Amino acid sequence: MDSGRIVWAPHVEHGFILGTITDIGSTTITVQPTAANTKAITASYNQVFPAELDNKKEADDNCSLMYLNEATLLHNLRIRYSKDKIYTYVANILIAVNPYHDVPALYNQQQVAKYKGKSLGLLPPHCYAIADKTYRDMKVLGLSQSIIVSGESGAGKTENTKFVLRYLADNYGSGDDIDKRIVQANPLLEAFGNAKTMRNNNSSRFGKFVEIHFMKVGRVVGGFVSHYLLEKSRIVMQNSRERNYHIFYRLCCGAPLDIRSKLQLSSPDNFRYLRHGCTQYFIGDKEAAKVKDVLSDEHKEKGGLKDILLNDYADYTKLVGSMKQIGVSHDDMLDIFQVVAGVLHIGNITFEEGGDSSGGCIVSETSAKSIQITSQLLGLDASALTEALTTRSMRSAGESNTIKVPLKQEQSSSAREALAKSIYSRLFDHVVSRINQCIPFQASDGFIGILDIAGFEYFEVNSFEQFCINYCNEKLQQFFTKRVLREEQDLYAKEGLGVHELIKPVKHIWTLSQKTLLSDLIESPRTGILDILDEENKLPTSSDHHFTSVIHLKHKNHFRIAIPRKAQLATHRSLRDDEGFLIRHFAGAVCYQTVQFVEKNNDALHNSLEILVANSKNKLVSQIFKSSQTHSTKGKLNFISVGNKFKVQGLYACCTKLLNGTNQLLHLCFAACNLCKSHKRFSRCPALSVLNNTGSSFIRCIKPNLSMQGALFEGGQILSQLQCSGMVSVLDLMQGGFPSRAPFNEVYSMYKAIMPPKLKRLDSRLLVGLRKVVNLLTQLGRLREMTGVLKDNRREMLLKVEKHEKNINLSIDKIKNTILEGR
Ligand code: AD9
Ligand code: MG
Repeated sequence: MDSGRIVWAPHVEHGFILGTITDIGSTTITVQPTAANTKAITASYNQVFPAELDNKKEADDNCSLMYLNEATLLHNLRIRYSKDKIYTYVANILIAVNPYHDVPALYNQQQVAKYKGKSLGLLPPHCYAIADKTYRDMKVLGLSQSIIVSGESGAGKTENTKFVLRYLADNYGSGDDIDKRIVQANPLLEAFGNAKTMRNNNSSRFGKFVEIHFMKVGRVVGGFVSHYLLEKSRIVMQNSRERNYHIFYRLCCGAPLDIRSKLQLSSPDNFRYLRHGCTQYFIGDKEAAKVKDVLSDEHKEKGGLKDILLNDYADYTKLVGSMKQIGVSHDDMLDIFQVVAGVLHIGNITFEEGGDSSGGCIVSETSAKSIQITSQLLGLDASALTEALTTRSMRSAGESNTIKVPLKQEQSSSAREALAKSIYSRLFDHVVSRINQCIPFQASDGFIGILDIAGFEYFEVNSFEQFCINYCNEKLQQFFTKRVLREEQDLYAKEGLGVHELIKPVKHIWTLSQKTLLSDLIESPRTGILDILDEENKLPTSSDHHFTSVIHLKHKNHFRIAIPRKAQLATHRSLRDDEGFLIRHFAGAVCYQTVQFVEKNNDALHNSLEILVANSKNKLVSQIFKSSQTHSTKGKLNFISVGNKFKVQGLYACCTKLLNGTNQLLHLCFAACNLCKSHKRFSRCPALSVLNNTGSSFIRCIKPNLSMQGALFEGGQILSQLQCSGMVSVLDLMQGGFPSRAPFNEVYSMYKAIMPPKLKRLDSRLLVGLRKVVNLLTQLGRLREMTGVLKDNRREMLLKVEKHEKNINLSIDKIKNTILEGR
């Protein structure tokens, strides 16, 4: 890093810009950007990075660059992105930058065929290459594999998941219906679980783990989809620029007239659950004439709707097509649609003060029709529904009779919302199990599981949903760091390199910071946020304020949590201390507003409603309620903890389901070794070893810009995604370790010609030696360079350089001896 050297200097908008060093101070470096009319930048040493000599150079595998740092990674991605090369490796982790436009040449059938059976690195980086690697690993190692797809909302997780599934089905399918069904399950899942949000027009509001199962011969035999954490609040309320789940609009705008009239559906504007959110529902120009009758005047005036983002009309047709293809009968489909319509009509039931002395409310006159339609669609008795929504059954202590307590207007409204949420989310469970029935398998020798969960989220206001999603991402990140660290160390061990000392500090920082957040703050028994929340739910007079105060009291000095006052975040609304908490996640600080945390943590309907729907005359409605009547009734009448279900689901899935080998439900994101460890009785949890022995690959998706448009690379925010996703730490790790990844056989072939005859057989000692020297030399170069820059611990560095040189000489001697022996 001498004066005049070309380097990358930090830049808010672009991440980094290229420049020349003009001055080196004791703690800072001054860089003159190469771009004309740009002011000099002065930054600290650790923010300025050496650039490649040729700044047009790009590399399929980022590790083959000379300088591994965040600036060269960002630049490599930028050059490649401009050429539609959206995939790049960092060793065997795949980075995928969302192109925001179709790149047919990347995904056509020739490409699918081309990647079959090819080792990673032989062809340009691709999610197909990762898919093929996992397939080959599964076969060769006889071990199930997982592909973990992660990234922010809108980064391309779901799209890549679909490409991987299609690749596996096309190349390794058995040629029968099952392959198609596995692929076609997606439109159905997305119709019920995806919605337009501000960040993504087709945002998955649930997580999924799709397993594709194989027999020993390597052919697909079936699949299994696990899902979790459907965002329920969206069913009854959406942000003004977002929509409810796609299915609602598709039915209102796309279903044929006979179905719409049977389900009493009309324009989305007529439904309270749809009109609060963004009221755009997009229909295609051509079809406009056919669906005019469902459009409000306002929309008719808008006419052609050129900016089609979602075509609800065409998407309905596609949905019906895929339901048919996966084997859902027409009648089953109509049953499902009927329940969806029922949910919409529930939303139109409103309440008003009853006017009598009881303080209770009554169903508004204007919604009498909605009560009728809802009852008819959901197989309920209209007066029983009215009663269940406006009263609550209570049993006073010591008495056997129940009494009916009238509900106030807001209580009835929240009972209505709870009913709608409960029905829809159980219907979603049903849709997933229906899909699983369509892709069954009798026996399987292994699977490839693809995990696609909602990415890390933060908004102006963050609630329980964001808390759960971010908790899950934190788990996933923990798994990622553990796995990458372990693989890196395993690799060194295999090649006889030992763990290099420069790795140790990185390893320490990585593991420590995540462990404390998860184990101390969120998951720990009694004092973790999840348990504190459950305790609050069980109190006779629970409140969000009390819950928040307990959290601050119990974690007063924890460095990962703060009171909102101290948050100093420009992006969040100002909150009182008992209204929220701030958590410093791996991906950044998020301020959570705790209003409704207690309510949202309780998944139970009040008893009268539960009984009513469980005894519905509509077979589907009673079925979805009867299948899940396992309630904990501690403290309050009914309480099912969402937070802990979320945590425990992982634990039990991990321990029990893994054991019987049918389903590795969610073991990756929240199963977790820590959970098992924190519960002493699970200290010998067999799942731990299964988890650790399952192979895994990672696809890190990157969102290139916030405006969802093609060919726009916003360096600054991409850099922060790379940092948040742990990719920068991976580079640090590799830079600190042994970054040269030339395969043994390549090194061997290079020197084969000049080797003595005896050594023309592959001698591992020689190869290990050569490999080690190559790596040590690379490191030595870097250490020397650092020594030139560092002022403080220069002595220490010089000692390291010396030690390194000795090591290199030793290794060279060993090689010489091996060669001599060979003669
Ligand atoms: V969320 O957390 O579910 O909100 P995802 O799943 O990460 O998010 P998604 O896969 O849905 O994002 O991608 C968002 C949009 O980007 C898609 O609807 C496509 O329009 C676009 N996209 C993403 N990847 C590709 C791609 N490889 N090719 C073309 C893409 N378009
Ligand atoms: Mg998605």
